[in-house]
Amino acid sequence: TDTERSLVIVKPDGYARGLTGEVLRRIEAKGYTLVALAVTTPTREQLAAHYAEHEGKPFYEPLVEFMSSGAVTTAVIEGQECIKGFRSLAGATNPTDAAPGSIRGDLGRDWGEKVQKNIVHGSDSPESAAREIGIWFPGL
Ligand code: DAT
Ligand code: MG
Repeated sequence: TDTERSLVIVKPDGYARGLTGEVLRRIEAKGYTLVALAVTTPTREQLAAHYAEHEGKPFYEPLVEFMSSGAVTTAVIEGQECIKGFRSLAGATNPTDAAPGSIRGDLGRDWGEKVQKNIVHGSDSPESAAREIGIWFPGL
């Protein structure tokens, strides 16, 4: 019961630092299943759809710029309450605040007023997950 799917992105900082395997290792160690996996360089169109809720905020443009700056790994994961569970694995948005043991707490370091390079994205609700999976894996 409560089996969910979530959309995970290893962002350009995480990809460039070679942390894709480490993120996927933590997802699998937790017991979540990989349903889909890809390496891609996001288009501005995909990012505008993905980050629609943040349009107009001061960090929006730098965020889209950062996210389109290089390759990322996108994944659909599945498991019991994996939406909340992956966000727990990811940790707080600001890597400085993120708890040790979390992906951002253990591995994140780069942050600033304009954009937070915090290694991973994870969907924040079932509605977001369905919308985001449609953007990155339209066939799924
Ligand atoms: P999360 O990625 O934890 O779901 P979010 O959805 O609020 O956080 O924001 C999306 C991304 O935008 C986040 O990962 C990093 C960036 N961001 C958010 N708030 C920010 C802020 N106050 N300053 C700079 N970047 C920010
Ligand atoms: Mg978010």
